[in-house]
Parts: sequence; structure tokens; C-alpha cells
Amino acid sequence: MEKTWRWFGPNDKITLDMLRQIGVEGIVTALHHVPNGEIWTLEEIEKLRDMIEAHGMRWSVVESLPVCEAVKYGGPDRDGLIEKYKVSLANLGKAGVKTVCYNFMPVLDWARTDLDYPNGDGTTNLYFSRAEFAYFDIHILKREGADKDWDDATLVRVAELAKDMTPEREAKLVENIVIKTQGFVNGNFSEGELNPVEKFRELLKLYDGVDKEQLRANMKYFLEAIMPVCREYGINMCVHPDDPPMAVFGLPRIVTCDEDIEWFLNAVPDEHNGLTFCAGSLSAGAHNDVPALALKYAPRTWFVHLRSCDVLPNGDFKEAHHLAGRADIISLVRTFERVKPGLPMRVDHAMQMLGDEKMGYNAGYSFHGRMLALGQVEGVMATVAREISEEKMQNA
Ligand code: DNO
Repeated sequence: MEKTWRWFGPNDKITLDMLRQIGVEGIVTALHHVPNGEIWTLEEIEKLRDMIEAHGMRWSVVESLPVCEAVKYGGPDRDGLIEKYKVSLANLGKAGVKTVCYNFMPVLDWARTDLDYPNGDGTTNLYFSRAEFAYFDIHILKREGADKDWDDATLVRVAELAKDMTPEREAKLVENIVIKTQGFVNGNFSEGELNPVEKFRELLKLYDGVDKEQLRANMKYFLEAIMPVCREYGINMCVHPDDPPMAVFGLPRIVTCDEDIEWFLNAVPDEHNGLTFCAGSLSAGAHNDVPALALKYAPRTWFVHLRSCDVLPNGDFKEAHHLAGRADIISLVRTFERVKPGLPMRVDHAMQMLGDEKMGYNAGYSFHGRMLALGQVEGVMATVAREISEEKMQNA
């Protein structure tokens, strides 16, 4: 696997020089300064590519080229937006950047309720409390019918939370769910948003009447429209699974499980239509057998996120150490190295440790924590490479 790292561009406090020193080979990034829906020009792409190459690495993966909401809900302006998307893809292809990650999650990109949940040893991780998320849905967003979408056990927890909720804790939840997790991934919300909750409600309205079948049809429409450009320029599209892998806010989600992945791969059966195997997002769903999914979908995977979650009996999940949790990263590396060697891989979110927490890094994207995780995964990769070469020698 190629050792890659998500870098947020020239303003990232973690510099390309630092990444070179820790053995990173490829960079995962985006033109973060270009607003969603606008064309990525060849000039801007080449500028960033050249900067990365001047530091001895390559621009391996785009994460993300965002798909606008109107394409997802199927608004009247979607064809114009898709045309622009195609121009951006062609420009990326011309510049030799050929792996493109995107997602098809309505309104909200990834979700967490707690960004510095203590591990008990002085480090912290990201955490998703089902109860706090439901509290946000029912009591802050005040979405109509929200209480019917949550199970009884979660509603009991929500009622407990409501007893000693404070305006400060509510504000923190809004900040974590809507701003801190979304602001840096070119989602719908940015730092300094004046009324994020109201904006959230407006965005939800756009999806009135869009059910799972409709969202699937819109994804198929988008993929069919862009495939000719992908074929022409050798671009491999890889959708990021929904995080967490379940329906939220009454919105459909369509990349959550085996059946979903099978559906979108078969709906547009072109090798350029593929998957970002985000082991973290998939392992956050107790319904997913992550090693089995890797075995099944490695041939259509173009990019791998190595991260692992523990799911608690109450439905909460916590990001685990990279060598622990449900994802079973050792087994995943074995599968990918055997079935599709050389795939770009980045360690995903990691702990905050040894001063990371004072640096103001983007949520999940610490330096020391990710560096440690990369070292662990590198060790797994080297061990698996040895296993494979020994097997080959024995079979020769
Ligand atoms: C969060 C990320 C996601 C991901 C996008 C891909 O840390 O995994 O924001 O980059 O969903 O489009």
C-alpha cells in the first residue's frame, strides 16, 4: 500500500517537510479554497501538484471533489453542476491526479458528538454518543417527528440528558456536530456561521420527498454522467461510506452496508466507479463485518482509510486504537496487499496526544496521534509483505 496522509493545503500547520520526514509517500488533499460547485482549473491543480512534488511526494488522491447538494437531491440546476464537475475531473486527469474521493451524504458529512473524549491515559479520541446526537435532533433542531426515528432505549437516555442540559452544553453540541466536523471538509457549514441550526433546517427541507430509492437514482444519474470523462482520463472515482453508516435526521443514506455497496457498484458497472474503503466508517456500524467487506470489495476499491471503531451496546461508538477495535486492520492489510497491492492508504482520524490538543488541528487530524498510527500500520504492512514473499518462495 502507498503511505499517504491527508494534508489540508498550504495553511495546514503540519507541513509537507514534516510529512516527508515521517515517511509519507503520497498526499491526499483538495483545492480547499475553491467553493463547492466551482470548477477546479488546470492552473490551480498544477500549482498544488507541483508544490507537493517539489517536496518529494506526489498528489495521490483528491479528497474530496465535493458533490453539490442539488446533485444529491436532484435539483433543477444539477445538470449544470455536473458539467462543471466533469471539467474539474478532466483537469485533474490532465494533471495526472487520478483517484478522486467524494461522498453522497445528504446535508451532513461525517458526524461526531465529542471531539476530545478521554481515553483515561491522557490521550483523547473522537466519540459518537447516540443519545447526544438524538438530543440534538429532537431538542435543538426540533425536527418534526424526530422522536419517532429513535429507539426507546435512546429516548430514555435523551430524557436523562435533558434533565441537566445547559445552554453551554447545547452550544458545544452544535459546534461539534455542525461546525467543527464540517468546517474543514468543504461541507455545508463553515466556522463563523451565524445561525447554523436555521441553515441546517433549510438544507433539510431541500430533501423533502427524497427517499432512499430517489437518492439512489440521483447517485446513478451522477455516476453515469461522469463515467465517460473518467474513462477518457483514467480517473477512478471512489465514494466514501456514510459516517456513521445509518440514516440520520430522517434523510436516506445509501453507502452504509454490504447491500448498499453492491447496489451502487452494480448500478454503474464500470471499474472507474469504485469505493473508498473507509474501515472506520464501516466499523462504526455493528451490522458490518469489515474484513468480509474488504474481501468482497477489494477489487473495486481505489483508496483505503485505515481506522477502527468500537461499538458499544447502547449504539454509541468510539474511535479505537489502530490495532484494536472492530475493523481488524491486520486482516484488512492482508486482504488489500494480496488482492490489490499498491493502493493508496491513509491512516484516518487518530488520538490527540503529547500536546496535539493545544495545536488547534482539525478534528481527528492530529499530528502525533496520526504519526503513531502510521508507524503501527507501517509495521503491519512490513509484516504482511514478508508473509507474502515467504509464501511465494515456498510455492516456487
Ligand atoms: C472525515 C472524512 C470525511 C470524508 C468525506 C469524503 O474525517 O472522513 O469528511 O473526507 O466524507 O467525501
